[in-house]
Amino acid sequence: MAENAQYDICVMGLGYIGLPTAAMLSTSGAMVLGVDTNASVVDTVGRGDIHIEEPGLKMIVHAAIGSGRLRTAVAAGPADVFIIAVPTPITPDKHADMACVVGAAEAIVPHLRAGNLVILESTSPPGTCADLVRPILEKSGLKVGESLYLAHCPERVLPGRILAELIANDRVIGGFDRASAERARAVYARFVDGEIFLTDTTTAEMVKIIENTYRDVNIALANETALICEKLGIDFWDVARYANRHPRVQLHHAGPGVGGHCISVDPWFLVERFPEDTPIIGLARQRNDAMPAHVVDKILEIVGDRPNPVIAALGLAYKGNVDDLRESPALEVVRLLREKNCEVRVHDPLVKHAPFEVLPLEACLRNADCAVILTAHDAYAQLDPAWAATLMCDRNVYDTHHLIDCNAWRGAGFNVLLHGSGKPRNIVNYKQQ
Ligand code: SAJ
Repeated sequence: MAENAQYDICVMGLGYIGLPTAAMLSTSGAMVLGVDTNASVVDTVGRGDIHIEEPGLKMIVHAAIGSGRLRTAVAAGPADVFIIAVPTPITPDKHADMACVVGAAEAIVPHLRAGNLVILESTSPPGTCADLVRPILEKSGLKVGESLYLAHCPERVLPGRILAELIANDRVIGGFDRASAERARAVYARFVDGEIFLTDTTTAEMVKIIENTYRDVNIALANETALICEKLGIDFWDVARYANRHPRVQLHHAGPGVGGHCISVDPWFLVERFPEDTPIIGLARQRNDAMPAHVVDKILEIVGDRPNPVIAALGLAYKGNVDDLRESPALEVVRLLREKNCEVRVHDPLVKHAPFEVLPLEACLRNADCAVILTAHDAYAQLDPAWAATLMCDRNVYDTHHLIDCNAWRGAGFNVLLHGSGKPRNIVNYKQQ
């Protein structure tokens, strides 16, 4: 296709959401231009390869590029529909950083023509489409609601299951007006099997943020319950298992904190705009952010007054079976342990690029005083305690995710500490049989 070709859809941002969405759309028959400001991403995807780990993604990107229906570029081009799928991180002082959304919206302005539809997919504070995106688009001289269509269609896929969920999940589409919503529905109907609900842009923005806030607050409740259980000398996992037999209770998992670019970020979009109205949301954030420090306190209790203890940190990614480090509580645990003069050796079976050295498992465990499972990777559930025992200096294991078979590890001579349970229990009691 020529340089000034007309595309059906131009996707701004080839990350975790933009890339799979662009590939899905081209697989559905659309001519898609995938745009990223990072030239190396554009090159990689342009070769039919991928720059992020996600099951099945490489195959569909490869096929989409091979079919000629997905092209990549560092700059936007003319299209009927523009989808903005760029990051909306938070600044260190907990404000939504909308620079990428602004940059993407401005980049498409020169290409806008009457009848175009612009869809914002990026998770954004309520009011973004109306107050931030609309005025930028109207710099084109076109008016939203008259000659331009504008909609918000937040993604809700789970990293690790992105492709399946892109197809299966229900979608909520907020239109600036009914015509915008209907046009956006037609775009997603190309590949979405789930139900599509139409509403206004601010409602759709709020729906997305409250989904992740709901989860954050519930995880904070689980973490708080775990701290109480530790003090009571009982087991959070027993409490959760039995409480969840109630038909209307679904206690979440306690853990070392909340990571990822979504759940630990989005609630701040509400707190910053409505500080007076969000004490619960703000406190939940603080509770979850404080969990890595709690994990570190527990590790220091285990290793006692040993000088410069060697800690084997198992897992760096923000959650199990992904390679994503963004906002990972494991990173914070490692940082805090080093601050406390621990020698921390890190292993992760999936992470390839980390801010510090990632060792093979054997080198990580060798001569360690304590192994701590920080990420719920399947590989750690299968770890052989007898093998670990031959490598480690002292047999201590701390499981922050309830992943390992505690009895098997105790059987191999380990002192096992399970996050959310009372004192380290070496004696097998009736619950563990
Ligand atoms: N976590 C817990 N306890 C739990 C569940 C999760 O401590 O009971 C922790 C995880 O270990 C991880 C973090 O929370 O550190 C987030 O993991 P996650 O798997 O719950 O969610 P994400 O961030 O990978 O994806 C979420 C999803 N949102 C919801 O489930 C409401 C996904 O559907 C969204 O598309 C995504 O955020 C997003 O992009 O917003």
